[in-house]
Amino acid sequence: MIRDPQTLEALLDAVNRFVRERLVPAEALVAETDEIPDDIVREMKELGLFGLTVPEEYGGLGVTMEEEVMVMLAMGQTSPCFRSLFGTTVGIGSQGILFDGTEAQKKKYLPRLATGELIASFALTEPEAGSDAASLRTTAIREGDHYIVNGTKRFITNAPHAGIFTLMARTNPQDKGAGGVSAFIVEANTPGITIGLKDRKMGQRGAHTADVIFENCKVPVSQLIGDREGQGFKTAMKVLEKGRIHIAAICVGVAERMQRDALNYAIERKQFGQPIAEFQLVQAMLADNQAEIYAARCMVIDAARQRDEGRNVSTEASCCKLFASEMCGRVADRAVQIFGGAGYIADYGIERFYRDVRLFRLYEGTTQIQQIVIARNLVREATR
Ligand code: COS
Repeated sequence: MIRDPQTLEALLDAVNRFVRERLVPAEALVAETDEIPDDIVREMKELGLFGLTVPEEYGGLGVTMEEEVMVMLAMGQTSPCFRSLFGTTVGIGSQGILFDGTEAQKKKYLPRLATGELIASFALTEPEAGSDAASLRTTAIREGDHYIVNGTKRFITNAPHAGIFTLMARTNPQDKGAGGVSAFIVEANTPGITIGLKDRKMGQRGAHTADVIFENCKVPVSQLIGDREGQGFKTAMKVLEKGRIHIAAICVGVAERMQRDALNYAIERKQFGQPIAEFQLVQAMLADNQAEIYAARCMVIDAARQRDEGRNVSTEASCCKLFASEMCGRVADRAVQIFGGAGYIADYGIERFYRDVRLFRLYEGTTQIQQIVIARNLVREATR
């Protein structure tokens, strides 16, 4: 749903200009230094990117899912590390508060998230609990007016920058499944929290992940999301479901960027006395890229519209994440192939995208998890 086409167009114009004039020229520097320059972060805040999904009443832009997708398609036209900086705040880091938080929790945190003053991270994954998220071992045991949190969270995006964590922890150790899990808002400066060293990753330099270690960390009971124990796994699933459409949109955007780079290269590069774009075997790769990008783009917009209409999009969100992330991997591979030897050389930039996009098939639910969600939904609906 697009609420006001003119307002959205103005926002997209601003984002497109920011991407073109500020982010694309900074890509190589960020990849080299592993840091996003402060002035770029400041401009992201000024553009309102940190408050995209925060409702207007709490100081954000309150975009619909379709509008969010449009912004992510635009943000995808550059290195995905830039999206990552505000993406966890507008996505998985803050949405648990929005979906299931109390009014007091929303009032306390959402306005500060919307301005970018606070960065939010999502702390679900653990060393022994990734795809099997319900088996998480971090405990939060109530003692008086606090919970005592112990455990380790792994690969937590933006952990080194986070002001708050949406933390999933087991409040009922007797219940080893999803029902024993609760969600909390934990302030990063709470004593008992240690952030590990930044992970050394395959790609997406400039976006940082790390372990978050909780040792007898005292979290006030007021930080329990929704004031209800045992709801944390469901909160996490709802957050991830929406996040899958968001990530799929980024996959489409990045694939479009790689396709544009590959097309330009194919037109400029001459072999056998003519541009390689004239060769049908190169054209086949460009055409396959285009068809798949178009398919994924249509899927993502359709799923976003259905979600805005209030429909259950569990299956559609997983279809989008599965197809768009796999599509993006295929497009990256063909783009490198079109670049030929240059595709393997860092100066041309395409090998960086090839490494960056590998993450899309892994995080926020692997391709295999999306397959499981889709198939389970199908069987459940057919046997109901
Ligand atoms: N929205 C709301 N509730 C949901 C939900 C959703 N999308 N998906 C599941 N739930 C609810 C279920 O309805 C169930 O509630 P009841 O017990 O009241 O029926 C509860 O959550 C448990 O669900 P389920 O039984 O399906 O849990 P499983 O342990 O079988 O796990 C998968 C399901 C595998 C799908 C889940 O663990 C998952 O998504 N794993 C991947 C996690 C992930 O993406 N990790 C990436 C790192 S985080 S960036």
